[in-house]
Amino acid sequence: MVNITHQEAQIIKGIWKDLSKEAITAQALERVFTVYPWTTRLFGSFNHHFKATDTGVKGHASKVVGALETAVAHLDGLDKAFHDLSKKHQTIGVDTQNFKLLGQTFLVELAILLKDGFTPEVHEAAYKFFLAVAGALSSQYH
Ligand code: HEG
Repeated sequence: MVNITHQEAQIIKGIWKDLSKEAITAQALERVFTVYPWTTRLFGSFNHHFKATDTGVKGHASKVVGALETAVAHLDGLDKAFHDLSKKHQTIGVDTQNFKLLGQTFLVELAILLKDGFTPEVHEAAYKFFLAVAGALSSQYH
């Protein structure tokens, strides 16, 4: 269980508020599909189109943003907030490792976007956020 401090929660909320959420999430998805091509396995409906600007990726980014919105609002109860979503991912057959990979590529996108604003404190807070999200999305797998 990841313990996100009050200060880290403030940092996460502050960054999230100002982000172009759909765009950065689509870019993080493009990056995960590019660097770890096996993560495309369950997206056959995308017809081999995995760029951030492609319809399938944009559509999936919207869903992920919606869930991340919930996560930011429930930082102290993520497992509960993602109970059903975790079950859903297990049913679909998503490998839990993929959640961590997307967290990594999202961090890269944040670093590129925020430049000097990607301080060690921001890095740590964002890293813990995605670790907690990955944990919560994995919590109902068995
Ligand atoms: Mg998942 C569906 C959220 C990572 C593969 N994902 C969904 C849905 C949401 C969601 C909200 C729709 C659920 C529904 O229809 O009820 N996904 C979500 C989050 C994260 C994540 C918040 C991580 C931050 N997903 C993720 C990763 C993969 C993946 C890394 C695979 C590489 N998700 C996946 C698939 C589906 C969903 C195959 C079903 C197809 C779809 O709805 O488009």
